[in-house]
Amino acid sequence: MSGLFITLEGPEGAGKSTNREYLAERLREQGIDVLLTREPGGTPLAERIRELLLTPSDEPMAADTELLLVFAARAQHLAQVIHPALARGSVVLCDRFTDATYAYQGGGRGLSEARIAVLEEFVQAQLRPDLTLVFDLPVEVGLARAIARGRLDRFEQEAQTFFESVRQTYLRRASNEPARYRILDAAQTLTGVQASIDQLLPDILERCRG
Ligand code: Z5A
Repeated sequence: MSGLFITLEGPEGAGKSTNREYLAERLREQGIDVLLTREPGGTPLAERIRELLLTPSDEPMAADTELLLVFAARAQHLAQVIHPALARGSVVLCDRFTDATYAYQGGGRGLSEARIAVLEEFVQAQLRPDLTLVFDLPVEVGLARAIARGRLDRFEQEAQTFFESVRQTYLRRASNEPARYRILDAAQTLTGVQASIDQLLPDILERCRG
């Protein structure tokens, strides 16, 4: 076994957290050591940065501040959790990673990809996810799920055009690098999404054992 880094991405309410648990269970059934984590967050310090990022505030957050906070949290998460877990040979299932930065700070806020790439290189060096599952669904379906769940965070208060841009950024990145990404239809029933995950399992298990 060697470590494998799998990220789950998608717009709001896509079901990443729900399906991350499902995938973890399927892998554990096969005797695989799985670490579940999330971004922004994953360590106590990075979770404090998450609070700064998600809590609505009267003071508008500059887009560059947001970008730097996201990467500050990521640096801590990599050092404390992700690198050690991969070194132990675990499968890391991470709810969002740097694709979210390209989608939200790039697509949503309009920061240039080049600027994000500089920080990606600085914080991650060569590390990229081995596999990224994009849970794709129409913006209005995801937002309706988020609204049904309760109070909206700082990102969820953005306009629909912001989320359209987020979604299109994910889809564009996936089509530019098909070997790394798998797109799942997240608008179907949960049973349907889980059946799609089941179809991916042989490939994922092969990568785990690779
Ligand atoms: N962010 C960023 O800007 N830049 C970055 O680099 C990173 C993140 C890493 C926090 O992420 C925010 O950080 C995020 C982007 C920004 N924006 N926001 N907000 P987050 O992952 O914690 O936040 P989120 O995407 O809003 O999480 P979420 O709404 O919890 O989505 P989810 O994890 O994809 O969904 P879920 O919790 O599994 O499901 C949501 C609800 O839908 C829940 O009630 C489920 O029971 C229900 N659900 C799930 N699947 C289905 C299906 N198939 N049918 C019906 N209902 C379903």
